[in-house]
Amino acid sequence: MMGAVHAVPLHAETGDDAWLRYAPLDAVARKKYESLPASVLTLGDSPVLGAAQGELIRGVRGMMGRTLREGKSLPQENAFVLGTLAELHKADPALRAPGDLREDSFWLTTVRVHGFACLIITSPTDRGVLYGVFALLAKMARNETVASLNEVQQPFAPIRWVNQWDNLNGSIERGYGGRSIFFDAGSVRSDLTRAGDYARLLASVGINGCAINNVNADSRILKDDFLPQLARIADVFRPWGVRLAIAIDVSSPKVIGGLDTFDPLDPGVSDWWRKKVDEIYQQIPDFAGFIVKADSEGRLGPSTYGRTPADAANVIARALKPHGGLVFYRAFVYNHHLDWRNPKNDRARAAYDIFHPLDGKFDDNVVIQIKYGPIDFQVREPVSPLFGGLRSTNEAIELQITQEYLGQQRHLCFLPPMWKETLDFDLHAAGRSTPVKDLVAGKSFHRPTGGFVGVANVGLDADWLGHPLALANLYGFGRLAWNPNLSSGTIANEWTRMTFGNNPTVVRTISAMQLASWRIYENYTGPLGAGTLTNILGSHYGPGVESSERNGWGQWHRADHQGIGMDRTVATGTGYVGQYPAPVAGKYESLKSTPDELLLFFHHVPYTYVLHSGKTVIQYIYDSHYEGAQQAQGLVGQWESLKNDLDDEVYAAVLARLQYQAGHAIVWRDAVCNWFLRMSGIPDAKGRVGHYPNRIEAEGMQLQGYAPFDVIPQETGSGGKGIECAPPLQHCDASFRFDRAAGWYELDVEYFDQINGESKFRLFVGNQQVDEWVADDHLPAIKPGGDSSTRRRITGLALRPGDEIRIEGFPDGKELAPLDYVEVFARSQ
Ligand code: GCW
Repeated sequence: MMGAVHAVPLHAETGDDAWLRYAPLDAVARKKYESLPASVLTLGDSPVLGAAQGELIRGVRGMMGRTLREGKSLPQENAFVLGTLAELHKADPALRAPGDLREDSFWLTTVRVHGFACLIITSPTDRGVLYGVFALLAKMARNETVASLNEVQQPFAPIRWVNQWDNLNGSIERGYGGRSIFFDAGSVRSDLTRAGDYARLLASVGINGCAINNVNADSRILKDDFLPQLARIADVFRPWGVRLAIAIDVSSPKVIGGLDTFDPLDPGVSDWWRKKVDEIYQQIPDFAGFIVKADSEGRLGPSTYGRTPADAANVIARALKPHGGLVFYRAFVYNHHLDWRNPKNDRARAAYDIFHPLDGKFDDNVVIQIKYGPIDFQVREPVSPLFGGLRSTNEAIELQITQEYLGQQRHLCFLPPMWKETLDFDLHAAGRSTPVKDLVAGKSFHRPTGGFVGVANVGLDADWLGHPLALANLYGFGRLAWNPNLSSGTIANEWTRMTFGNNPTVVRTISAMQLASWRIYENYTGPLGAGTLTNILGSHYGPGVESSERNGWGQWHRADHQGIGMDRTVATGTGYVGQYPAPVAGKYESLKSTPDELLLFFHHVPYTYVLHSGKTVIQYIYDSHYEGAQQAQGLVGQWESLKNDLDDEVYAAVLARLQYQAGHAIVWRDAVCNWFLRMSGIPDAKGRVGHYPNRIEAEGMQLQGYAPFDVIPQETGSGGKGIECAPPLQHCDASFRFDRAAGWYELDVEYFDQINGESKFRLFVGNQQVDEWVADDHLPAIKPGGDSSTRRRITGLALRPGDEIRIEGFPDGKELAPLDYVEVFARSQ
C-alpha cells in the first residue's frame, strides 16, 4: 500500500479536524514508524474504548496510509494493545504499571507479550486509554520518536472542562465562530455531528466535561421535555469521555417548577431540586453537574431571600451528591450599579468580599469557579486574590478561550502566555509558595477536586472559532489544563506542527507570530493595566476609552486631565490590595514595586509619572500604541512569507484576517492616542499623534451628495468626522487631487462597515476604475465608529501630480457608504 512518497500534497488545513488532521507523513517520517505493529487489539468493550480503537485506526491510516487489522484475542503478532490496567493484568499478569496512576492518566509502553512486540496503551480508566491513543498519534503527527516508549502522563487536575455560552435559540453569547452546534430555534439540533466532532477535539487534549449552555441560563433547559434532548447530546459526547453539564437558573423551582419560592432553605425547594436531579440521572447516568451564575448582572440569586451563595450552592449540591455530580458556583458576583462618584467603591473587591467569608461553608461537591482576574477577562489584570482566599473550598479557574475583550477572533491573540502568567503567579497564601495552578488544582490545601474551566464558544463555522489560528487557544487551554507546566512555546510548536505540518519554516514563523500576538494586542489596546479600553457598554470590540467611566459597571480607569489609574491601595485607595496575602500586597501597595504593566490597575498617577522603563506614562501610551500597530502590520509580512508553504485556502483566509487586524490596530492606536492627547494636553514627543501628513480627510474632499457627520465618540473617526451618503441619494462622490511627485503609491481607504447594510464603493484614478468592493463584513456595529472602521488597501498605483482620485459610494440599508479618510503612501514606506 505504501509506495515511496516524494512530495506530500498540501491538504486543506481548515475544517472540522482542526489539529487532528492526520495528514500523510513525508517519506522520512514514515520510515521512522514503519516497524509499528500492523494490528490493534482492544481488551474490553465500551464506547470509549471503541472510540480509542477507531481513532488509532483513523490516525495510522491518515498518516501512514495503512489500515490496521483488528484483533480480538491475545496477540498472535506484533500489535497495539489498548485496554485498562485491570484488563491488561487479566490478560498478562506480568504487566504492572509503574507506580500509582491517577484517574485519566495513561501509560504508553513497548513490551513483549507472549513473545510479540506490543505497543501498549493503558490507564486505570477507559478515558485514559483514549487519551493515550491521542498522545501517541500526536507524537507521530509531530514526527517524534515512538520507539521503545515508556511514558506515563498524569493530568494535573481532575476538572478540565469547557463552558459554552450557547442560547437555546442557537445564538451564542460572546461567540464568534458561527451559530450553536447544540441548539437551534429553542430545541436541541437534530443533527449533532458537530457536537460529536467537538467532543473528539476536546478529548484529544484531555478535556473531560462540557457545559453546553449560557450561564445566563434559560430555565427551560430543566423542563421535562428538554431532558431527553439533552440526553442526545450526552450520547454523542460519551464515546469521547466528555461528560455533559448544563448551566441553570437558580429561580427554576419557581419559574418552571410551579413553586412560589426558590429560597434555597425552603424544604419544598430542596425537594424540587432532588426530584429534578434524579430525573436527569435517569436519562443521563453520567451527567456531570450544574454551573450557576446568580446575583450577577441582573440574574436572580439567593440574595432575594437574604441567603448566601453557600446556601444556594449547597441545596443543589445535595441533590447531585448521591449521583456524583458537581455544582460550579461562579464567583463573578458583583453590583453593576456601583456609585462611581465614591472613590472607595471598587468592583475588583467583590468576589473576595463575598466568597472569602464563606470559605468552608460549601459542600464538598461544590466548586467555586473564579475568573482569572478580579474584573472581567481584560487584556491585563492581576490574579484574582480569591484563589488564595479559599482554603477549605474547592475552586476552579475560569479562562476565556473566546476572545471577547481580545479582538473577537478578528485579531490574532494567542492566550497561553497570558494564562501561564496567571497560573504561575505565586500568591503566597498561608505564608508558603502557592502558585495559582496548585491552588486551583486543589494541591495547596488538599482539596478533593479542582481545576480548569475554559469558556470556548465554538460554533458551526468550519474553523470552529472564526479564525484558523485561534484554534491554538482551544488546544492550548486543554494542554495547560492537563499540564500547566508546559511552556507557551511548546504549545505553539505542537499545535502548529499538528495543524500545518512539520516544515521548520512554517513551524518557526507561525509559532513566533502566535507567541508575540498577545503583547501586540495589548500594545495597541489598553496600556499598563488600565483595562482593555474597549467599548464596555456594547460590543466589547473596538476602542471606547470613555465608556468605562461615570457608570455603575465599575470598570473604571479614572483618567482625567491630570492623571489615570485606580488607587486600590490600602493606605489611600479602595483597599483591594489588602485582599492579597502580605508578600503580594506589599508589592502592589507601593508604587515603586508595582510592575509597570499593572501600574494603572493599582495606582492613580499623573501622566508625567516616570515608569521603571524611564518613560513617562503618557509617552508610553503613545509609543506602545504606535509600536503595536506596527507589529500588527509585521504579522502580515510574516504570514506572507509562508505563501508557498501553505494550503491556498487557509493562507488567504488568515491573510485577510491579519490585514484587517493591521488596519484596525491603527484605528485603535489613533483613538486611544487622541483621547489621551485631548485629556492630558501633553503632546507626543515624537510628533505623531494628531499629525497625519499622508491623510486626506473625507470631510475635506470635494463632495457630491456626500455630507459630513460627527463620529461618536469623536476619537474613533479621524478628525472626528466622516461623510455619509443619505437617502434619497443612491450614489455619492468624494474626490481630491493628488499633489505629490509621480511614482508608485499605496492607497488606504478607511471606511465604516456596519452590519445593517452592504454599501458598495468604487475607486477611480481619473476615469479609470482601479478598485471596487462591498462593505459586507459582519462587524458588531450599526453605526460608524471604532467597531466598524475598516481599511481597504490598494497597492501598486501609479499616480502623477494633478490626478483626480475619486470614490463613489452606493449606500445600502442603514449603512450610508460612510467614509473616514484616504491615506497615500509612497511605495517604499
Ligand atoms: O464578560 C461578561 C460578558 C457577559 C457574560 C459575563 C459572565 C455570560 O460580557 O456576556 O455573560 O461576563 O461571565 O457571566
